[in-house]
Amino acid sequence: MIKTPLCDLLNIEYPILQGGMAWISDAELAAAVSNAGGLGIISSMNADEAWLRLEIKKAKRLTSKPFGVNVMLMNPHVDKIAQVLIEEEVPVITTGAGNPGKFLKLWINAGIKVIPVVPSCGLARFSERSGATAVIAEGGESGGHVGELSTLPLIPQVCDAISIPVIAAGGIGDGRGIAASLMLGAIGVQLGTRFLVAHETNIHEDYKNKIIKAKDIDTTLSGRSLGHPVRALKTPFTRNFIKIENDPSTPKETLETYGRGALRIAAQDGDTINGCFMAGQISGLIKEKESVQTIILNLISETQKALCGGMQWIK
Ligand code: TUI
Repeated sequence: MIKTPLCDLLNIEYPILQGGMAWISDAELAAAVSNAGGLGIISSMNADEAWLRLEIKKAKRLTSKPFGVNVMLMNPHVDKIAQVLIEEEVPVITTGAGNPGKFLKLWINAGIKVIPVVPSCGLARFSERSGATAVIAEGGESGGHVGELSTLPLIPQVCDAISIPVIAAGGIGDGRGIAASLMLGAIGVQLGTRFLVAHETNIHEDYKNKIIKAKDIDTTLSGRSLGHPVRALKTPFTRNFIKIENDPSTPKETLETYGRGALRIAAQDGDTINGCFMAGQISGLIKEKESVQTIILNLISETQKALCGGMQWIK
């Protein structure tokens, strides 16, 4: 059994969060993860407040356990979303793709646990000063929008920089990654790509198949010139995007327009030509589609094995 202080903090059985993946993490996936003892997280991506309210209500019907909502701070509806989370008494909020400073006091005063995703010590310190409950320190091995640092250097530096709990994310796909994260000072982990292939994940089957088939070198970064680098599987879309991005005559607007909607058509239509299949570097490790419960139980037993195995080196 693996127990850390995160279990008591969030009222969950295992210290495992499911990443709030845009167009992927819906109420059904979040509820399945929470029912299996982790913390499921709904992604509010670019959605409006009406969609999110319905999704939260659906999650409440599907689980009596705590779940969270991820707020993508570049969402144009973010102010109204912030209010819905309070009205619906969502127990945990994670934030991504920006600085959540504007909303932190509001949510904390409403009794919500707020856990910003941070790519650096600077934002981790700011989050602590602003009253955040914990932070998710996410390395650039993650899928989707990523920061500059890798998980291995990021986690211990963030742990030393702040006194609130640190949850590790980025490049974690099995119990070895979880054990390593705990050794680096984190008290829990967040996984995205591993849950992407779960039976309960409502995306096109070809998205899952692409993850299962992926090798270690099959992801790439694009969009750095727009200020938000995105990690996704190498496809005709990413190759073309990078080609256009590297052409100095391409206006930023053209690049933004080209990328718009590409994740949605990957997730919903499985369009292998025009879709952007966001995925982490750990995709190459993921070989099977499984139920959320099997994934979580395997993660916990693998973690236990890895932690106990480490003892062999102590003489
Ligand atoms: O947010 C994510 N991953 C995402 S969001 C997303 S939707 C999107 N699509 C295209 C372009 C941009 C977004 C897909 N994947 N992960 C959490 C995360 N947050 N990673 C990095 C950051 C981050 C970056 C900068 C957090 C804060 C930050 O601060 C900048 C500042 O304003 O100080």
